[in-house]
Amino acid sequence: MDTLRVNGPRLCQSLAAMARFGATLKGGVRRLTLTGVDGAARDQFVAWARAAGLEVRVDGIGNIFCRRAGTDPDALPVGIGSHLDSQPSGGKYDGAYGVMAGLEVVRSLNDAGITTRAPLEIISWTNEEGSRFTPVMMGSGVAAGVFTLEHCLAQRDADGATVGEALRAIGYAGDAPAPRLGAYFEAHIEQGPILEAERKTIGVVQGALGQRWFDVVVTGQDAHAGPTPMASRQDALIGASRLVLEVNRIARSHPDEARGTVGALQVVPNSRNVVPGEVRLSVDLRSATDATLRAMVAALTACARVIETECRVAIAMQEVVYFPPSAFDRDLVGAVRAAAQALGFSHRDLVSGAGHDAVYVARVAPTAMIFIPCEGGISHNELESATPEDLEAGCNVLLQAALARAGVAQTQEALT
Ligand code: HGY
Ligand code: MN
Ligand code: MN
Repeated sequence: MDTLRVNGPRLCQSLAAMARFGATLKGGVRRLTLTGVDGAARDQFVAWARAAGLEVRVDGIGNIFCRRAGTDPDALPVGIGSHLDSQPSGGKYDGAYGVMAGLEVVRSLNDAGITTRAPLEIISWTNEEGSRFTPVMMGSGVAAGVFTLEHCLAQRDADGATVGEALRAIGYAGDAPAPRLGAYFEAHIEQGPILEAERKTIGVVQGALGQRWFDVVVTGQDAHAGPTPMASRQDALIGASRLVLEVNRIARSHPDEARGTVGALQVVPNSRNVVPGEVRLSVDLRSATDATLRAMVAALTACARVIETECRVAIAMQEVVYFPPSAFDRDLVGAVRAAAQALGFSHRDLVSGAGHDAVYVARVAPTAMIFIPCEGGISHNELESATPEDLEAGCNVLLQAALARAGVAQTQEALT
């Protein structure tokens, strides 16, 4: 089996075809979770999975499981997957690569007439991005028991639509149970600059940064931009602006790969001649240690109190996402490293700055990830790009690592 290889051109064709769902003029994708575009992409994935002989099931949060039988029906399946939803101005590889690579693994095993001992499950998780609906990594979080199905189905987007309504609208309100997994692999672009800068083909992912997300509302008072003296204003945007700068300062002041981002901000009433009375903003804090996450939250909270006094505003911070730094399974990480070495690919260990479905799956099954470089380390950006050679290399590592775990039971030759 060591000589088995995936069909790189076919993988790239599938990625190009999937990128047409929500394609943007700049070459990226806008495929927000549970929109019609996401539904069409899901339908395409399901059609390909069925064409590859897989048994497709959908669970209550819309996760799609595509099973390839093994010779041992009692063996826990080896999962391979990622997500098909994207950021509003996302790239064509974030998530889609891991799902298409899983499909390519199956297609390659089919071509070679190989049956694994353990079944395989090719998985597309719902709402990994957390952009339209929070929490992030929602589908894998429900499957891993981190969130209740009821809580997630009730989450609303900015227009007030619930997850449950959106699932029904695209026909993915399923009822199948999520299968228990014996192992899980996820192939993904690094979404950062390390592999490209060091000219390494494969990232052997040790784990992922912890994250704490907040929804923040700064409340002041709407007032006329003309007659209202500067000294008497309760300008919510001034308060929010100071908070944005503080998020950046705090993250820069910490080691442990600390990150601090304000990515979303809404000004109310957002009129040029009204002093803003309300600003809503997002805060995304990350670190390799829980202690640093706690310290950053404490520093931000203390700063908010000072801003409230000095700007005469109120600041409410609601935590909407928390997960600690995570480590993947040593044996499975070892299988990824061994596959990269056996295939002769340059590789290095690294920690993921991004969250992934693998982070939650790791709570219920041995889990590992395989990274490949992306151009300029750019992601969550329509310019996101990866080379066909790296896409194929990562998929070959995925194939070999998954086979090492699932075991090869039968080959075409053995049957003839
Ligand atoms: O935010 C993240 O790390 C991931 O892209 N959802
Ligand atoms: Mn992703
Ligand atoms: Mn992403």
